Amino acid sequence: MKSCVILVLGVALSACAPANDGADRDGGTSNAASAAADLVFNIVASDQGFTAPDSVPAGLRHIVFTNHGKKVHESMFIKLPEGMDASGFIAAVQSGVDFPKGTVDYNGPGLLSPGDTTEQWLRLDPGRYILMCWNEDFSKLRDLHTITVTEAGRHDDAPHKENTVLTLRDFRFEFSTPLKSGVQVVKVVNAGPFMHEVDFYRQFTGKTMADTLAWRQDDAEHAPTAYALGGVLDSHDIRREVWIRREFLPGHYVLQCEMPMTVSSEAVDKSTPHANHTDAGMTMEFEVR
Ligand SMILES: [Cu+2]
Repeated sequence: MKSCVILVLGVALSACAPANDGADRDGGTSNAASAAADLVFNIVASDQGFTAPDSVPAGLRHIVFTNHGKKVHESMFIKLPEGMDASGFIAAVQSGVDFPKGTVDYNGPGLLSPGDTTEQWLRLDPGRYILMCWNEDFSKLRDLHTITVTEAGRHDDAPHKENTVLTLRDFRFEFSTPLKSGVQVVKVVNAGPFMHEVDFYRQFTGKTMADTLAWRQDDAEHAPTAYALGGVLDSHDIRREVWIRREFLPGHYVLQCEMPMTVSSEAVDKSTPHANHTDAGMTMEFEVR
C-alpha cells in the first residue's frame, strides 16, 4: 500500500488507501505531490458521500478529487436555482428526473476508481451548488454536500499548459495529439451543439472495450473491467473548458460519453433502457505507450 499526503487549505490530510488491485499506481502519489504546491479545493468521495469545503471563491478552481470509497465515484457540480435546496433536488432525482428544472450542470471530475486521485481546473460562478455522484442508488440518497461559491475572493488558478486537447464532438472524441504516458495535462473542450462528457478508462489486462461498455451499462451486476481515471462531466454551457492533470500509465484505454440522448426536466421511466451517447457511438479506444 502506498501512502500520500494532500494539503487541504493548510491542513495535512492523509489520503490514498488503494482499495483494489493496482488502482493506486495511476497517479495517487505524483498528483498529490504536485497538488501540495498550491492551495487546492479538495473533494474526497466515500461510499456515504463527499467531504469538501462549504464555501469557495468564484473563478477557475484547482480541484483535487480523491476516492476513498470501495465503489467508483464521480463529483458533478450542479448549481441550484433560487428556492431549491439539496432535499428538493434529491426528491426530484428520486422521482426519475435527471435534470431537475432550473438546475445547471457545471462539469466536475468523472468516474474514478477507489484509491485514486485526479486533478482538474474548472470555472465556478457565484451561487449554491451540490456535489452529485450519478453512479449511486438514488433511492438511498439522503444528504448531498452543498457548496456556496462566493464573489468575495474571486480569482483564477492557472492550469498547467496542456499536452493535448481532447475535443468532444457529436458523437466522437478527437485528440489534437496522441495522449502520451506519464503525467499529462488534457484540455477538454466541447465542439457541440450537444452537451457531452468523457470518462477515461485504462483496461485491465485482456479486457476489451465491449467488456468495459458492458460493465458500465450495468454497474451493479458486473465487476470492473478497467480503472476509471476521472474524466470530465457535462456542462449546460458547452463553451466551458476544463483541464485534467494526472498520470497515464502505458496501456489500452477507452473513452466513453454516458450523456443521455434526451436532456429533459421531465421524469424518466428508469425501468426501461434509455439511449445515451455511447449508443450513438461516442466511444474511443487507443493505446498509450
Ligand atoms: Cu456525448
